[in-house]
Amino acid sequence: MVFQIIKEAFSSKHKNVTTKSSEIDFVTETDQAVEKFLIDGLKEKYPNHRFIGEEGVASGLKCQLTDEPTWIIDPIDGTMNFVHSFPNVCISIALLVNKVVEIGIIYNPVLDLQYTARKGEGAFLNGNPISVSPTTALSDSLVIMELGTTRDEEKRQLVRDNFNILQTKCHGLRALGSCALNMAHVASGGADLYFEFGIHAWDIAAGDLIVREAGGVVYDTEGGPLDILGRRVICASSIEIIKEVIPLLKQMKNERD
Ligand code: LIP
Repeated sequence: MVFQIIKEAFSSKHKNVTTKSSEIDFVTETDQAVEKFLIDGLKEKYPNHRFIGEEGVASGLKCQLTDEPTWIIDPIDGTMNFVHSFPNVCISIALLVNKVVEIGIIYNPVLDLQYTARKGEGAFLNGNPISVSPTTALSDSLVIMELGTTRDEEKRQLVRDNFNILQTKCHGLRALGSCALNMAHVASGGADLYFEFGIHAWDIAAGDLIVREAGGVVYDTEGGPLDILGRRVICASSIEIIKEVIPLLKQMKNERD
């Protein structure tokens, strides 16, 4: 079973790790095995559906989102955590039809936390309904931001600037290493705001639906509608927090997926 593959490899001290876009952007044989397992299984059931998988794209497949039913898959979100056996890792799976997310699933097999949503039917953690926190002010917010998987100087400066800007304006700042789980934490009320530049469609597709179905809001970091291929995301428990924080943030654009 695919969850067992991740759990066993997670505990192993010897993971087979290689790098992708930078010296700190990792892929393991488990990422590849899990993606293959999921796509093979879904293809058997839905032969006409299309797929966008993190490792497939890394190995040269095109990231093409059409109106056809498309599964967007991150086999292990939080690969750096996985490599270090830090238990904030998950599988992220979304089904999009007409480019709209219909189903979102984020599952942390190490801690057995399963976040799910279907469009219009609410969001759930292990089968129990979840909702975002009632927080509406940045000054009361627990904020998640990330350092990313590049050592590019422009990105490092952006992270430093946004950290410095927010440090004294919110309750606290966290960086947990998994975009999908960060969104799940906003959805379940553990965090109030999360934003990141440089992420990919497979990091955010499931989280987008889960946050919105839990009563939260998801946007592009400049406040426009979320572009699932746009490489940046901001989500929060309320629109008020988004309106307060966006004018403060330093922005960055990445080439689209
Ligand atoms: C990672 C994200 C993390 C982000 C990294 C990377 P991966 O995904 O979830 O939040 O900071 O840039 O995209 O590579 O572990 O699937």
